[in-house]
Amino acid sequence: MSAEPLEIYLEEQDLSRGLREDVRTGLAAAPKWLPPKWFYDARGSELFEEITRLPEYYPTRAERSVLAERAGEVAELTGAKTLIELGSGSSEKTRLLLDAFTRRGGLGTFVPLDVSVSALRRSTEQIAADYPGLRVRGIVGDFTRHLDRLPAGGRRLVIFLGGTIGNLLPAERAGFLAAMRAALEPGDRLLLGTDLVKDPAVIVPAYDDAAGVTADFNRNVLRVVNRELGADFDPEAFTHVALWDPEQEWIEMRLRAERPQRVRVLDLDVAFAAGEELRTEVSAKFRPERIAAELATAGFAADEFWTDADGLFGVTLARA
Ligand code: AVJ
Repeated sequence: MSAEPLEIYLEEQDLSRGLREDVRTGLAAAPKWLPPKWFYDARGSELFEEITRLPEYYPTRAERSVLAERAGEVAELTGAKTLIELGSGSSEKTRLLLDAFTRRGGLGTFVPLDVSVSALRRSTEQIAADYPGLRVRGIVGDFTRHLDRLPAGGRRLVIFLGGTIGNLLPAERAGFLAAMRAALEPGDRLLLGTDLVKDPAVIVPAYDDAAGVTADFNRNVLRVVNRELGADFDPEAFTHVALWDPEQEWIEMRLRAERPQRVRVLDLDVAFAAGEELRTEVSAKFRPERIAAELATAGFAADEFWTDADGLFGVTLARA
């Protein structure tokens, strides 16, 4: 079966309006910040794929090993008819689950949701070609805004992998989980991937690799703002910084202006002092107790919690 036409809830103009709003708010703030969702244009998505293959970047490999080991259990325990993937990107690890559901039988529909039309086109076509008989309905949307558009009914499993939930700040995360629970029916399931708290000597290099791919990924947000909003950032004038915050238990990526800068963007004239930093990403790491507690607050019961053999990454199966 070929993939169905994409359902589009997010148009180009919504995206560029969102970027304008975020730039206005974030660059006027002290300290300055931009949300991480703007990394992922075509080049940013490719750089992220490259990051996932770096020796220092353990989360993708660790999560893949959990899924490889547990996919059969997920299929058995959930008996899902519909698999919905939030922030699906290339859906590469999802194939482990699709394979398990194919062996078990009963899965009828796969619904990947992503902001990127290009990533969705590619992944929906490939998955439709590789899983004959599976209905593939891609949704162009933002998982923080379009949870009410998910297809209803029929024992659903929502998967949110990669540790992307760690990009949300605590209040946003609580809002997201509550909205997720509201979008589900009792008995529907959520499979959630979370990077775990560990020695910062392991975490920091994952966000500051020797080959400089993460630095390039980080600077990509400046290229996106330049292209989309006609700004004049000089990406090379900013240094990549990865910093572990032991209180919040999250890693931050920042871009540090090495010398004083003035940037024109929209109708703003933004000044950076020498050494001033722009926060571009928070990636929270979790303790198992906190995952279960936050899920419970949102109205989920955490039924299963699995990690890889090294205890680097956690995958929780929760029930609405
Ligand atoms: C895609 C959000 C899970 O936070 O580890 C990789 C993004 N940032 N290297 C993460 C990212 C820097 C990644 N997530």
